[in-house]
Amino acid sequence: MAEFDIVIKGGTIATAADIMRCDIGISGGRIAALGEGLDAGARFIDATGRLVLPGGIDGHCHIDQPMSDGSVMADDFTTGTRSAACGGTTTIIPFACQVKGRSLREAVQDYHRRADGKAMIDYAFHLIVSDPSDQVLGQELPALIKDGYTSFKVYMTYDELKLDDRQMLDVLALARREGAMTMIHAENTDCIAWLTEKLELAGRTQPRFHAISRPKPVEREATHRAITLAELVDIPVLIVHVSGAEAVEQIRWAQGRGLRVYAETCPQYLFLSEDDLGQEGIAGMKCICSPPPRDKANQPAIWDGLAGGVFQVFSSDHAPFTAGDAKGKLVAGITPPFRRVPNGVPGIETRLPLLFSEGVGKGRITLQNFVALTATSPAKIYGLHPRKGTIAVGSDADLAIWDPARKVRITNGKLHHAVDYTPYEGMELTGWPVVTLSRGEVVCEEGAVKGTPGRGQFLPRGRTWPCCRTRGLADAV
Ligand code: DUC
Ligand code: ZN
Ligand code: ZN
Repeated sequence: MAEFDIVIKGGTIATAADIMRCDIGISGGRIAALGEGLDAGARFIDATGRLVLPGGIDGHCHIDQPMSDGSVMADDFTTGTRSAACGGTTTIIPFACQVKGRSLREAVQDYHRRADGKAMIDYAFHLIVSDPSDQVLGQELPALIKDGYTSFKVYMTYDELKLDDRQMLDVLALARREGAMTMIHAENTDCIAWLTEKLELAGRTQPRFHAISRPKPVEREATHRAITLAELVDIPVLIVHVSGAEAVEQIRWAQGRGLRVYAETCPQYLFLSEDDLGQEGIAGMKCICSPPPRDKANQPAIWDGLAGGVFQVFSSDHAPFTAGDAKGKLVAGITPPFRRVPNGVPGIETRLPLLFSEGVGKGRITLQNFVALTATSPAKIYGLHPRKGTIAVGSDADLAIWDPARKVRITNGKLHHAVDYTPYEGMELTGWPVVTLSRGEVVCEEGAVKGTPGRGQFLPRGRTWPCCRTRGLADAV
């Protein structure tokens, strides 16, 4: 009998630390051996000339998330995970979102129903805490964290989600007590509301004014405030979807002072700009997301942050709204004010190829850095490591086999999401994931979906950071 279910032979393996030539023996869905000349396989995959990388972890994506504005996300767990898998991703962490005034546990149960029987790859849930009531802080959230939902997002803007500073301090203190990771959407809500009102009064409601209503200082101020609140409580935090050079500066400053501030950025801040948003009508609406894409001169600052270690996580912030029907971008009509256009761009499948081609391929980041940003660091920060995010004996055999020379022109027709556009239409990339394995099973091969809905498993997670009770102002209260 063969020792291994599958042997991946002859590839070049990269982890966040090393690049090496060796075979991978897989048994029972896990990596059982790494070595030269592994020959006892029931099946072989020839990876000669290819790179074998840990499957990506998309630590920030929105799938089948209920919306309050009447829009409906195009991707459910079947199409969202299928698209992720075909882009080399093997774990996703979307959001179970609390509705203000309602139970957080109820949101989690609803979200499980949405995922059950549908996912093709493994998944965990972040929580979104929009109403930190006594019941939520005293009972629901601690119990959910113990049950393995060990990270949550809080918003400093959006009326239906935002917390004020005092509420932020309350949830950060809870995260500290329970060992959870807090993700923060950092934009100053009053500045946005004030600017939006002035723009609307002046009739400036086209998509390009979306960016003008949320300029870089609005993000910079909120980022600094989030860092300050976290410092007061003495807790690590992760600032999500960082877009502007000025916010990057704040994070670099905080990290330089030894604060445990992690940061995430996304493809839209490297590859889209205010020029895309400046297009008339639906073309501009397709690129409305928050924070907005900045000017082109801002993009090198994001690359510098990726190369220089300011960012630990590169996620898609996939928000799947169609452009051609009234369920998505057009939910409020065909020429709505920017304020009423659902925020977000699709990108769960293009996240890794874009960063690989333009980052690794063009010498802006190393291959090991690519693996760290897209798999290993999110696995560590969100409590999935070492089961996920690396190539090591005992880890799940979640792997993406890349053809580093494959030339691909992105067109929406090649993608596997249920959205009717990609903001990256026409981009020419070099390098593409050609085979994706989830727990040792091929789920996508040469663009053909092989996984079955429902094979993906929910992943309860461990504590996300070593609890520290020994220093900081928080010890005084
Ligand atoms: N901004 C968010 O905060 N979430 C979804 C997408 C977006 O653009
Ligand atoms: Zn956000
Ligand atoms: Zn988001």
